[in-house]
Amino acid sequence: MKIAIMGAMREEIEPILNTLGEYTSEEYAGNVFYRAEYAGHELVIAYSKIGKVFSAMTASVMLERYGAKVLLFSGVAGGISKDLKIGDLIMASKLCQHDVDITAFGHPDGFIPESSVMIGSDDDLRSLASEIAVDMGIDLYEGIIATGDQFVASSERKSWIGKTFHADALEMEGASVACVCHNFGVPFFVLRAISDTADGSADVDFDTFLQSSAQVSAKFILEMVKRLGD
Ligand code: 3QA
Repeated sequence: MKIAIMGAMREEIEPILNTLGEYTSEEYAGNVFYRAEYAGHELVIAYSKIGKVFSAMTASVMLERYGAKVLLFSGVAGGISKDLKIGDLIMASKLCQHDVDITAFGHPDGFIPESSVMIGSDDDLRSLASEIAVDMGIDLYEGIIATGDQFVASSERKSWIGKTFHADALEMEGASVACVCHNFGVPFFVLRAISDTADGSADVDFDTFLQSSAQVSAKFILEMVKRLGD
């Protein structure tokens, strides 16, 4: 099967490319798309650059130009839930855009007309991930991920997002990728390892834990690729 693996930052896909070792690359629309074969699958791998716009564009290219039939996102996130410690893995049950605000017209936070506040990820991919987590003996959390074009480094903003959307983690790309995949009818999965807790120390923690947490997520994603059917 043709599988897309994407991250936002170089650090999020580097562990995957390093494990594969052999790949080709092609420049398109301002990104580099890496292609490789792994576990009987054709992979297309890219990092989009940070935020909703770049990630939506990259996801669209992976589906439309490269014909990916499933998309797996790997990366890091800021933790909201007290249960989530740095290095823990969370898979998105559903995702929302915490920075969408047309509440002036009486709509709820995060709502866009003709769309919905939440977009759910693929049930089968989540079941597969749960099985793998059991087999590997690691804790895999499942919860709502909130996305916005902001690096959140404030307890106030973080708790507003947590309360408003019942979100467990936040980042800057998941919901936009979800939106693209949902509208193209392609199953997707968003996995994030916690790099910081989106509060006053988020900037320092992020710099400290970006690489190690990105590695945790990447390793799990490659395990999923191994276990995906044709
Ligand atoms: C942050 C990255 C972006 O792609 C979203 C990490 C982890 N902690 C977060 C937080 N708030 C929002 N998102 C996150 N990713 C980009 S800013 C740092 C850039 O440094 C998830 C994420 N608290 C570049 C070097 O100058």
